[in-house]
Amino acid sequence: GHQPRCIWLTGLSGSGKSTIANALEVEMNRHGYHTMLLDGDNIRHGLCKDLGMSEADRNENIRRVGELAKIFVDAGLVVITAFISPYRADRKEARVLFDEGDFVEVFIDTPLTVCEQRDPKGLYKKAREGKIRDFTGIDSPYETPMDAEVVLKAGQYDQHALVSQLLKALQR
Ligand code: GGZ
Repeated sequence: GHQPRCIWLTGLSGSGKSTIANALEVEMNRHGYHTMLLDGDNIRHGLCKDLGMSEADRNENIRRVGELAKIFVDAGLVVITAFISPYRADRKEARVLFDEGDFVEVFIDTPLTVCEQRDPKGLYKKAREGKIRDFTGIDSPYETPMDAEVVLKAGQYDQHALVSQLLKALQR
């Protein structure tokens, strides 16, 4: 249906969250949904520009994203979020803001080795060289989801197949 809800993507840097989120938004708009995509580009440069990558700052980043998503869902939008959101407790804190069924956690399950091979921004290389500290998967944790509604094996399938898998899962 067209019910407002939050589709919460979580996964490592380079896992494909942004690509999948953007493609999902295009598809949902084609089907008449009003959407709001929240990602680092529109959040970390503004609302959260006071925050870095420490555990406490990531906690606060995700807390603000969750609250913002809730506001937009209450306004009738389908919200798609694309943040690493590495901590289970933070994802849970976002989840409980919503009515049952209105929060769909989507684990973009791409192996670290694949993300590191892709390394689209050269960040893994910098992290390995010690030029970036607290990098997720290297010297900062990623807590694998245990209660995700959808798991996408994003290292194995192409983007088109992943988006249609996701759309199918969302129709259930
Ligand atoms: C992880 C980092 C870091 C560190 C900068 N660790 O692949 P990207 O580049 O475009 O997405 C990553 C983004 C992570 O921001 P999030 O707001 O999604 O993180 S969190 O949910 O944990 O708050 C990456 C870049 O910022 N980046 N430094 N140390 N990713």
